[in-house]
Amino acid sequence: MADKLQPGKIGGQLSAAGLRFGIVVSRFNSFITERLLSAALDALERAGAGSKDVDVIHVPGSFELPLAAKKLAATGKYDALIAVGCVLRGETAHYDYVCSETSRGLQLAQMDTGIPIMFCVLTCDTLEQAIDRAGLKGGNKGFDAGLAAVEMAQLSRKLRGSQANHAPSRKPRRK
Ligand code: INI
Repeated sequence: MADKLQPGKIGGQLSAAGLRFGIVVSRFNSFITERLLSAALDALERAGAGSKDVDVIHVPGSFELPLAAKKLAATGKYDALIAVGCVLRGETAHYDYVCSETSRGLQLAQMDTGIPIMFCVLTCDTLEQAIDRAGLKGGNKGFDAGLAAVEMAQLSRKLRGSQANHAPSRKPRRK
């Protein structure tokens, strides 16, 4: 019988020491988003992040999160970002546009920049559903996003290292 395969494993530790984080927060539905923000900060602090290593930036609504996140990522100052928002369904199609463009924009921003951006945007039919996910029955999605940011920041550092080791050597560009 063949030996049991024991693959190498690459993972991100839950230690935030020495890492820098940016949190972009929507002011719209701030009753919810400030609770998500508090929990994200709690997770980062518990994982060992220091005050000087975390910046918080507010934007008007969720629709503005992608551009702010992309600009923050482009500064090169951060190991991971967290985008915090809450979109509540209304009577019109506005909800659908805000949800789809916010999620699409955040995904594009992280793919374009290579900086992990956590999607901590609640998309709920009712305020009750949002409250449940911002510290009540459903836990707090901000805390989950904080831990995910630490893990992805660590993983990105490791993968960046292995990318450098395996990348084919390129000739320097002519000026
Ligand atoms: N922004 C939100 O973050 N949540 C919402 O529920 C919401 N609703 O329902 O309208 C919302 N709208 C504002 C939007 O994100 C922009 O800030 C605005 O359209 C200006 O660009």
